[in-house]
Amino acid sequence: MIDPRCITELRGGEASAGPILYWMSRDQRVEQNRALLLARERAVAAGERLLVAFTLSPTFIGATLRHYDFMLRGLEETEERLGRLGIGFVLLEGDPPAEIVRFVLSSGAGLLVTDYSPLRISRRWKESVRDAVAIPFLEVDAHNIVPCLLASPKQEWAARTFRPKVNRLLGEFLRPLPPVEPVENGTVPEPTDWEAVRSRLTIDRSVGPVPGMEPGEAAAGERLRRFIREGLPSYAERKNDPNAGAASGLSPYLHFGHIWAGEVALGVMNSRSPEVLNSRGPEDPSGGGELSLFGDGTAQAEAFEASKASFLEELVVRRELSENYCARNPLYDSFEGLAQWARQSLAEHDADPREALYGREEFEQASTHDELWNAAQRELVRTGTIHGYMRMYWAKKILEWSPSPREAFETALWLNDRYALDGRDPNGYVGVAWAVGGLHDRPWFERPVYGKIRYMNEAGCRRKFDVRRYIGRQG
Ligand code: FO1
Repeated sequence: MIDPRCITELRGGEASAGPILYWMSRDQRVEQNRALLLARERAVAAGERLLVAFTLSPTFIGATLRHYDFMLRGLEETEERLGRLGIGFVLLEGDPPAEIVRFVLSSGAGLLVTDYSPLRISRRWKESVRDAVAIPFLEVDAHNIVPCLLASPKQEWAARTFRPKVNRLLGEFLRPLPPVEPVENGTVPEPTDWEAVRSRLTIDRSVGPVPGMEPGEAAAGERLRRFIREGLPSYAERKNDPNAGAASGLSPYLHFGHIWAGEVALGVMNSRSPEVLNSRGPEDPSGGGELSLFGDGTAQAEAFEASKASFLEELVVRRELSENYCARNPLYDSFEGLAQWARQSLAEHDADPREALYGREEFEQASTHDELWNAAQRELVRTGTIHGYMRMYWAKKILEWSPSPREAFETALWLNDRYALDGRDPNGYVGVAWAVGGLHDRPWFERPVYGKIRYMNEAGCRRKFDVRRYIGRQG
């Protein structure tokens, strides 16, 4: 029932006898998870137990307590949900590939299933596991709507070239997945001692959890419903206004896989403008589904449709385009990965005088000369995110005030991965590459420092939103 185009055989062959093991990594949830559904399907077909294991790495690309706290609390909920379904969850601590190989052997697993990620660390883990196990090893794209490796065989240049490839396949993959049914012969091991796990963490604890961000699958669903109710109706015109709080706030949940992008897309597509619902009222014979918003022709309904389209463009096309970049460009997290025209053009302006020069510390301390930029940095440190338009301004000014474009790229990435709750994600790598190196953008008219990279300034922000108010809100 899982479309085979979502599955990559990392190691083929016939499954041996023994439990089916889902090595959960990127998609840390139970519902709407293609990898878990495939593992369950195989377990039922083989009359074998189903086990889920998560390998907790002692460090992870600069992640701090902020990220591990969010992730571990989400995993605790996942363990509980799996237990209620009779599915055992095991947390393995240490070097992920070594730990999962050890567990494959000790559990006598007959088939290993894992979820897809385009990131180098994940590929490396899987390569070493593939070479160390003697059982079939399948990778399932449980993160994207259209499987990343199917959407395009090469690095796409822009949303314009990628959008038709995704849209052509969307209808086949944007479908609700069935709920996970309990397993009969389930034996659930002792629950994990999460306090003990936390005490063993050796990560950087100087960046603490984001207050008010409740992690996990249930909170993700709540956040989606709230966004549809409150943020979506005016998303199109307010998405660039960081004072409006119109952002979905879903990206940390998408990053840790607490919710599937497909569920978000379906929820948004099937939602109806509150105004239209009120005007029709409950006695409306159509009552649901096939209600066409344009039939009402009300202004609100059309604005609502525009908001849905605008949000889906971000969620589906832009997010899967980021995935495509990381999957098809091995240098996705370095300045060298940028297009020749961009690196060339920036190099021609290497010697241009900079209006100001800052190192990583001044940026991190939000102690530049620019109040607006400092406010964005404070927002990032305090809330683990920078909203929409400000995020682009934030990254572009790092380009403008760093000694070199390469240092700017590395500084922006380092700050993003250290403070953003959705750091270490394709969206983050692409966001920095777009701002500093014109990725998925076109050359603009040449200017000092930026060369042909798109320029942004405070005047542009003032045209979009109330800058004074934004600065005031960042404390
Ligand atoms: N995934 C894991 O399987 N093990 C980890 O210890 C782990 C830590 C972690 C910390 C921060 C973060 O942003 C993500 C983290 N992930 C971890 C999830 C990561 O997204 C997935 O491992 C993907 O496979 C990599 O893209």
